Amino acid sequence: VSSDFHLVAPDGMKYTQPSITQGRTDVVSVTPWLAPVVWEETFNEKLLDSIYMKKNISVVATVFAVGKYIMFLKDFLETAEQFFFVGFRVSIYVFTDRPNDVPHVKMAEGRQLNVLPVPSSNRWQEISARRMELIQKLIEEKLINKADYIFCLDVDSKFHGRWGTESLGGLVAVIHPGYYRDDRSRFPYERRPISRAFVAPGDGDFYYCGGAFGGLIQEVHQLAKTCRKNFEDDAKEGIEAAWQEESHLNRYMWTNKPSKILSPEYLWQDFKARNPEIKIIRFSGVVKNYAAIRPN
Ligand code: 5GW
Ligand code: MN
Repeated sequence: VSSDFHLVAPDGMKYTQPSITQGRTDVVSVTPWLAPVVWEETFNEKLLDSIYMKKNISVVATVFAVGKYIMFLKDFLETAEQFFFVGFRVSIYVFTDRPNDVPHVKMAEGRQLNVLPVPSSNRWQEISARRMELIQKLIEEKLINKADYIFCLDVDSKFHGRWGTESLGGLVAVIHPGYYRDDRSRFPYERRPISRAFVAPGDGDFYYCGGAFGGLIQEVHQLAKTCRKNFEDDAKEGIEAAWQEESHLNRYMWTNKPSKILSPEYLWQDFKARNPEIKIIRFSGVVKNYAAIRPN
């Protein structure tokens, strides 16, 4: 378990001189609170990999595959083997009500798959509500002081390109592909003040994805704990936020600014045409037949 900010140069590694005047001009690569926004061509992957290799980091990914969503798991796991933190210690935790249907995907050395049984549920609200709770408990019971970083990902998605050490940070959010060119007034935040996910007009930085977030174990623990509590306290009053835990996540990130932001390269949507600033799609949501996969 290592600190996030102490970066020690690899010994004797040669790499391209960084420029202080040339670089991408078609996108913004730093926020007003000076967090990097990660886009293709803004980082040196070999340099970053050797820095983090020396730190011997371990990375956890969580994914929920409840009910028919188990059908997405094979592609998710196989493509994670090809693109997600290749060469690093990786533990993937699959939460599922169908442990016997988890596909046998061969994991490389240093990588492991863990299956955690969860009860079946017909109500998405329950699955959604329990995601933050289960992440919180997993961290408390198995990860604190054992792993360094965690990413929580939607299963209905695949990797197509590198997702690696450039994505590491204290609190990491992904910009939602559907809204990143829009004015904040159009972001689908929860707009009713009675909800604990409320974001007032004129507030909000970016609209972040519920389908991918992460960071240091301790930071994500705080996020999961807070979002779970707000979600449950809302539920006790009969309130469900507009986009469930995505709304609570966005509310959390408004107050607790992410220290690293991942561009929409890190969660595209397969049905969307690629915009010119998207030079690579690293991870994307597959097109799904809602009627066939969702309960009732
Ligand atoms: C989702 C919507 C309605 C009813 C059930 C679900 C559902 C979600 C489910 O039956 N099983 C399940 O495992 N999930 C988990 O929640 C998956 O990891 C899924 O990727 C994640 C978020 O739900 P999505 O992917 O349907 O949401 P969108 O906003 O990406 O379409
Ligand atoms: Mn999804």
